[in-house]
Amino acid sequence: MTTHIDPEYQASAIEPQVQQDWENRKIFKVADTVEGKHRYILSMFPYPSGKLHMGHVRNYTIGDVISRFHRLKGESVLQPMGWDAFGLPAENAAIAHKVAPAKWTFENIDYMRNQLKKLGLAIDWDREFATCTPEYYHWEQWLFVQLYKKGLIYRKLSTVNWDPVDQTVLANEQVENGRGWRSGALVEKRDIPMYYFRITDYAQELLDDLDTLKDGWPQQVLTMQRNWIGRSEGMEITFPSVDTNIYADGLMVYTTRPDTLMGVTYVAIAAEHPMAKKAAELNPALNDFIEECRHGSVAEADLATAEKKGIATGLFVKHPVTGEQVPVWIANYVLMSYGSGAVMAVPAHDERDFEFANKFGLNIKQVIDAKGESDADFDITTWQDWYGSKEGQLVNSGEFDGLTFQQAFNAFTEKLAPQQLANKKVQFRLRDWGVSRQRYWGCPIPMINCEKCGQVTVPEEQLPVVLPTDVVPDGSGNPLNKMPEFYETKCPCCGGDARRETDTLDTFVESSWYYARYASPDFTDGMVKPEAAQTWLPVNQYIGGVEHAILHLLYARFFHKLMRDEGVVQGNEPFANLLTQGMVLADTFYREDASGKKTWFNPADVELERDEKGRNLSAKYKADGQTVIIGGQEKMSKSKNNGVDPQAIIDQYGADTARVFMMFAAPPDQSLEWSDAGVEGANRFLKRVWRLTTSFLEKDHSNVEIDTTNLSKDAQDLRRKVHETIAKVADDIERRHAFNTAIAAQMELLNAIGKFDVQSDQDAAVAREAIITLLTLLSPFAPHLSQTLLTQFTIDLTQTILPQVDQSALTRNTQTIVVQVNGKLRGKLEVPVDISKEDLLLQAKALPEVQQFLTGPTKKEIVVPNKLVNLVV
Ligand code: ANZ
Ligand code: ZN
Repeated sequence: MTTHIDPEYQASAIEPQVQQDWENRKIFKVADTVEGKHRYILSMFPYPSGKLHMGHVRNYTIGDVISRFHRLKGESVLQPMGWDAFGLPAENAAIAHKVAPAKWTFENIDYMRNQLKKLGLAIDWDREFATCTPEYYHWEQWLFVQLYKKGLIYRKLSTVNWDPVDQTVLANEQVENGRGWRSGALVEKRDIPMYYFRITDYAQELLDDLDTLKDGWPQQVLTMQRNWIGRSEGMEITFPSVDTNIYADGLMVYTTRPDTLMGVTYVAIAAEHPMAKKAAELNPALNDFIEECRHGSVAEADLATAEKKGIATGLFVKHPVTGEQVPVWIANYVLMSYGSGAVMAVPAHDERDFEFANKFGLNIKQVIDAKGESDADFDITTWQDWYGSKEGQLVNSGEFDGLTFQQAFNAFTEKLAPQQLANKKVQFRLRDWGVSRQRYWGCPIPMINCEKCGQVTVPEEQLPVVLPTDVVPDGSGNPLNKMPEFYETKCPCCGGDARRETDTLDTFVESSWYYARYASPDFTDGMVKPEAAQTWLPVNQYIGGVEHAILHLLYARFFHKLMRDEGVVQGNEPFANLLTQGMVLADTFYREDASGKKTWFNPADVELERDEKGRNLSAKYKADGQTVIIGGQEKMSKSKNNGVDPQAIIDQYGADTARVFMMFAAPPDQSLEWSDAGVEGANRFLKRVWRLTTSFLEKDHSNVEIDTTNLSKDAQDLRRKVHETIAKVADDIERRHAFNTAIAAQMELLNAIGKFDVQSDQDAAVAREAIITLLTLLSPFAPHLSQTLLTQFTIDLTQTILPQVDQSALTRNTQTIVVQVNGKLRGKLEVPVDISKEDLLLQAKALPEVQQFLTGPTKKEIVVPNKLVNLVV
């Protein structure tokens, strides 16, 4: 029709052209403020590690499909992209290759930007930024200063991993089997001052506001957030000291089960508890054990499952109700950082205490029973789940016998509160967020240490504190500590010589507010331009991996509230809707040597034999032609060497195929099994769309409008299919995020068009409408192909909007009616849906195959609308 078009689908020929066109016309650029319907779609930004992996491709394709779909609806869509550019891998690369982290990072960014562009994403590239630029972290430092002044950031000692050979602090992931990753030296613990964000001040709000997200966020993520914040309601109970000369204060415990108070048989404290130190002064033998605990993991999950270890302190406290003496033990399962670092141990009803008591021969006393009678079935050697349940009544508890959990809670409060031995207490598991990192490649903490004045914030007019970029760390400590030109400064308070803070911020800080910066990335007067924040925030749809379900999302939610309280943004939450995409899996292949050591082979290097259903039968390593073992589908990872390089797929089939495959192979929140057969299938689908369209275009159709009153039955059926598909695809994409079924519906439509035989100008008009609709619906998934083909119909995809569902096309215009005589089927009628009852009866009686049974006048005429006519004679 317009230009000549290749009858063969060649992605490599059309994709660069279409992408160039988008760039030339700046199709996806949006303003900081817009009128009318608008939407902010954000996929979690990448760390510039070197090249894109399949997880990125899936993430960005999902975001892009949603973005493009809303563009089709005529909305302004902000879809930005940038780089989470600070972090440890750049320093490791620096050490390995002697290249400055900045150089390494920006080279990776250039490479990956290019890859992203080849994916065909509808991104406003004018908004791109990297978090390692002073223009960005300037405002992070600004916020830090405000929060420090407000008391929302404070400094306290905390324990780090110290490598004595490299003279450096190690991140947890740099410690392997207790040794430094580079030096191999035994890692020590050191206490150094660090900065903390007071996230616990926001714990209740962070918890409460999860309720406002319940329609937009996956249930599972809300639960994970809730558990992480970990609110519990319990009681603080004090066990007075027996010998107040040794330990005056008594021992305060935190418990969520005060109902079990009469079952306490010992009290357990953390190794770091002051009472443990006191006991060790009297009994130096305790020191070894305390020291041993200090070396263990501090992760709570590890503590719960680790072997129970403990030692009696020799000290005793008094039971607050009975006054009986209770022994105090040091136990490795008690955390100093939770509650008061002390636990009233009830071995009968707490599984950890049960294990501990059994190991050390401590008493186990049942005080709760399901039926309220001291149960002969209670077995002190084997734990049963009901022991830990709150359901039941108190037994063996004297005056408290027979009470339920809540009654006991109240009764013990009444009894102990007047003596100041108990009070209700809400406790959060969430800890304040330590943000200091003894690293070079991060945002400098805008603080100055003065011997006279202490910690002083960098004056705002001196921000940003710029990180020098021409530095190659060698792994021995933070290079900033060796750069007087960086750390030597004057105290803003007293004017004396002072030292700049050389620690940098946790990189989670940058990713906590980037979503807001995208609204006005070039703004030079603050974090976000107010009108831009007003327009674009909150993010309407956030998309990312479920591995970020806890920390990243919690920190970003926290930051939004901090920025809100600073007057920078409005609203309480940053992300109205969240989609967590599933993992990408691929086949694994390996060989095993005599010692059981496995060597993993990349799928690209393996030749597969499949059965007719596409199932794997056998596999050979291409290089030697010998068999490898098929290990099943697993998450793509370096350790299993089963990563499939998206670039290879894009090079071979084009971005559109890669996109369609990813979206078709599984619903977005489920794992996606990579399969070459699936990729080929997606490619065949696009080829068929191409061929069908080009062959339609080759014929010289007269260009008439559809006359809906004048369509053949087949044409009406096709039109109905077209409009049903519009409705289904819209619902699938927008409401259900079921991109896979949206594509399936398009495949069905393609089949229907393929079967449709064009016999008239009206037929051609209907086919044309069907093809244009198919291409439009397909465009969020395969934008290059769609744009190229729609151009042939002189339609500019970037300007077009989604066709409206024609309700009249959805109704079937004729219907089939069954005609019975005396209840027996005698004939069928094809009649208009709006036929009158009289006409229907007339036509039924006129059917020759019915007439022969109408032996007399009809006694009864039954009409079931849209279904049947029964004539009784
Ligand atoms: C007595 C008791 C009896 C407990 C019982 C449980 C069951 P959540 O709900 O997670 O807040 N606990 C208190 N402080 C602790 C610490 N520093 N380290 C380890 N455990 C500690 O957990 C509260 C429960 O965890 C508390 O209730 C306490 O044990 C323990 F049948 O007190 B419970
Ligand atoms: Zn000073």
